[in-house]
Amino acid sequence: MRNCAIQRTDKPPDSGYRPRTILLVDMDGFFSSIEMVEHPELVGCPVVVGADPKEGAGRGVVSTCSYEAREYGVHSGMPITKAYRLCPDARFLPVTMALYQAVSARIMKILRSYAHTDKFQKVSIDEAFLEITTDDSADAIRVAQDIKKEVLKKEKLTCSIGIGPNKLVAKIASDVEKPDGLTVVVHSEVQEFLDPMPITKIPGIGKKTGKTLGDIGIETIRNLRVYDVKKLVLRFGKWGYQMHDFACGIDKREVKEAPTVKSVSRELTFDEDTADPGVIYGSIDVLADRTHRALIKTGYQFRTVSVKVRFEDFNTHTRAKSIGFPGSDLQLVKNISAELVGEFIGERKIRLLGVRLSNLLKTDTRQTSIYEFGGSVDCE
Ligand code: TTP
Ligand code: MG
Repeated sequence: MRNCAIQRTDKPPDSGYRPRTILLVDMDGFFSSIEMVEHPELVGCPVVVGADPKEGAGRGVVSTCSYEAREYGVHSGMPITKAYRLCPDARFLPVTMALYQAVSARIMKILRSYAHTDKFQKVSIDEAFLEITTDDSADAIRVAQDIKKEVLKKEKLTCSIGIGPNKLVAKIASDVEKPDGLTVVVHSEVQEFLDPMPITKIPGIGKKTGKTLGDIGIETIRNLRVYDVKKLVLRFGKWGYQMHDFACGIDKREVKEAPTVKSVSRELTFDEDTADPGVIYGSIDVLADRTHRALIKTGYQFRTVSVKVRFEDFNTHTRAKSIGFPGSDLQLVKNISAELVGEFIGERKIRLLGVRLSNLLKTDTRQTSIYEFGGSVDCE
């Protein structure tokens, strides 16, 4: 734990800069930790929550796993068969979403009580930003310690907290000392903290943008910060400004309640238009997986799956299918997506594919958008 003093080196008032103290609280190994509370005999064991591994013949992915299982190389999103190969002795448990949602709702209530007025934002099922009024680091640390104590006492769960002068820094700081971490980054230390980090720590820079930037020699946040912003804008448009600001530790986003999520979607454009059924079915499978992953993190369930197809002549079609009850089953998303895309497989080449989950069931009184940049969560 770093207990450093928040030394304010505020910019002049006319610069539009306002110092803030923001906390990002992220639960540790959320689904698996809840399972360990439910089944105390599992404490200290590798626990994997996700699809049934069926002794190595299962389909689907790991939702999350305990830190003991992470030592074997298991992680979220990994095919369950691979997790089984890496750690056959782990306890494999199915996702019991209703339980996790109930725990999440109770934790969010605790967290909200520490925020200044409405300065609270649930980001996903196990993660929230809150802004507090103090500008004294000792106070901020005390608040974070109280939050950790209360959550542990009431739910028997640990969390990691990042404290920073903005959302970007708080979020990155929350990940530094996981699990059960508490990391404070003061305003005057932001650059030193961010500079050595890989650029993929910046929200919105995933593997793909990371590779594009890597190809022009930008590997670290420092590399991005010193890069000519005009060139970034030429390559990425407005997002170029935004990523450069982030690299400089500038993030003016407010902590505020996110609007209700209406749908979650993912799309991909082929490098080369294709009519190859193998490529199309393979891609729709990947998209179904990504869209489902985004859905699970929001804590919603879906009733409708839609597929979007854009042909080489830019003619665009969508097809949708609804199920009679709200669901969160990955295989169902994959099966329906494959069924819907089947109609479009033929002579004509396809340029773009998309999968959308909509008619979402709100199972919690507060809702969330998980991707503020680079994602596609449609809100009311
Ligand atoms: P995370 O906070 O990303 O992961 P975590 O809480 O399990 O572990 P960490 O200690 O690293 O924070 O996600 C919260 C929950 O969301 C996680 O417990 C399970 C679910 N989830 C999925 O179902 N699929 C995914 O790919 C991810 C990343 C999370
Ligand atoms: Mg977490």
